[in-house]
Amino acid sequence: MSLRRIQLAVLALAAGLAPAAWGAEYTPVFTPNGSTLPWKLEDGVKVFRLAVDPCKHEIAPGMTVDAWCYNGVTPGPTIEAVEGDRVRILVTNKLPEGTAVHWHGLILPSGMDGVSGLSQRRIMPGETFAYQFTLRQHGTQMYHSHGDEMVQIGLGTMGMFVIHPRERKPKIDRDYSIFLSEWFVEPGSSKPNVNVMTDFNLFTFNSRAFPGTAPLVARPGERVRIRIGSVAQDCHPVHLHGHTFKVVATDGGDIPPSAQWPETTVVVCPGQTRDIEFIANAGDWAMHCHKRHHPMNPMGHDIPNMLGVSQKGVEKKIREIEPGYMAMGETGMDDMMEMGMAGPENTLPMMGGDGPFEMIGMGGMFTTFKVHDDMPRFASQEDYAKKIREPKDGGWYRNPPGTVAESITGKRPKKSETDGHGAHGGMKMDEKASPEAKTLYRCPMGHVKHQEKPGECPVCGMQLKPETPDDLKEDAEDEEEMPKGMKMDEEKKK
Ligand SMILES: [Cu+2]
Repeated sequence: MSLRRIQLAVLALAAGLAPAAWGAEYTPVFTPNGSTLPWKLEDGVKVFRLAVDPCKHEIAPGMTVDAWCYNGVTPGPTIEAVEGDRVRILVTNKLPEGTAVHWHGLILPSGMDGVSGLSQRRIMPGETFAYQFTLRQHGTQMYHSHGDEMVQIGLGTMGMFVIHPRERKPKIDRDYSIFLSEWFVEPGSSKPNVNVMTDFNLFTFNSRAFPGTAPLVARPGERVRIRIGSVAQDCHPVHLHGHTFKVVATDGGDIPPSAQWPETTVVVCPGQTRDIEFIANAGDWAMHCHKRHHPMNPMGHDIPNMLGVSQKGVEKKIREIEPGYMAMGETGMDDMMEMGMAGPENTLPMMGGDGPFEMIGMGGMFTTFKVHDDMPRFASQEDYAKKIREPKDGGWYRNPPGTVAESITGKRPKKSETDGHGAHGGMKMDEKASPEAKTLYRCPMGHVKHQEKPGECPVCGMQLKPETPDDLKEDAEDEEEMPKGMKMDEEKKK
């Protein structure tokens, strides 16, 4: 490497530029809810440090598990480098048993491949091993434990290894990485059961379940790449709403344009990565695994079919006899949000997170892709991770008037009536009607409430009407019925 390139790298580092590969610029990968592994240049080698260690990991607010992590996080920090780089990765074992790290999909000397017994002896507790090799390809690769895989991978020891090409055309504007994982955590416990091989009850994007998943964000017209990897047990068809995309690369390399075809769902199986690319369309879009129990949080395994059975209030009583019991809704699972069936301690409600219109009845492998004109650009992974953590971060899309699906039968029935919070820059959950007796206005359809000025509803265009004491009484009653999770949220905000 030339002195000039080293100087450039040093300058870039000093300037705090994230894509500080020497002689190569790239759009940094953002890992929702995750981190990027820092490196230091030593004698022309990029040196990374990983420690594999037991950790407490939050799946979503309200649920923490005892996981095994790299540098305290699962998935481990995303490693980023550039084709041609020489890298040294120092791995320290802080687990109570031996381990090894496999560099999945990388072309490297077999003695650096990290399979315990075959390519090296295990890294014993307290030891540090050095892996060193030159990156001879670009693409989305992974790293994961290759010692006692059932336990170690089952507890979270994996991460993404992204190798950027030295030059990329067309340039990517936003680049994201998502790791798929499955867990079985008995409701009420914090230890994932690593003996469960197929019947998991918790499915995660970057080891987080909705509503703990951070949104991916972009501006309309930007070129977005999403890299999805898995060392789980099952295949996951990940579906993105509102777009068609192309699978542009696998962990085997780039797919030539002539061999790409449009898709809306990409299946990612164990041991695979898939990169999808597309131009962002304005809106707030769902992205989730399409297996229908995967965007859901833990339910008891022997869940009785309670469709049609009234059970308000019985769940707690049954749990005195059967501790893991979690009820299924009476008129479907949506009931569970409304009845506030939160399950035992350290268990997520089966589904439900704050949305712009009402609760979003999802959990598990579910997140949002938010494409707004004013979406910020981020200087680094840290910047993104600081600003975008919760589903509501980045705000909600302001739907142009007349572009939101609408009831044509009039006022909503009482039971599912919501408080119309959040959307379109309107009311937020924590904004209560002013206690002073000044006239406030609301949409007759319930889209917005407690508006200070009369005018048109930004959603349906109807004239806002003055709020009556009866309206406020109804609001208070609705709040009574608000699910536990939301109330807790409310209290946190205060
Ligand atoms: Cu799935």
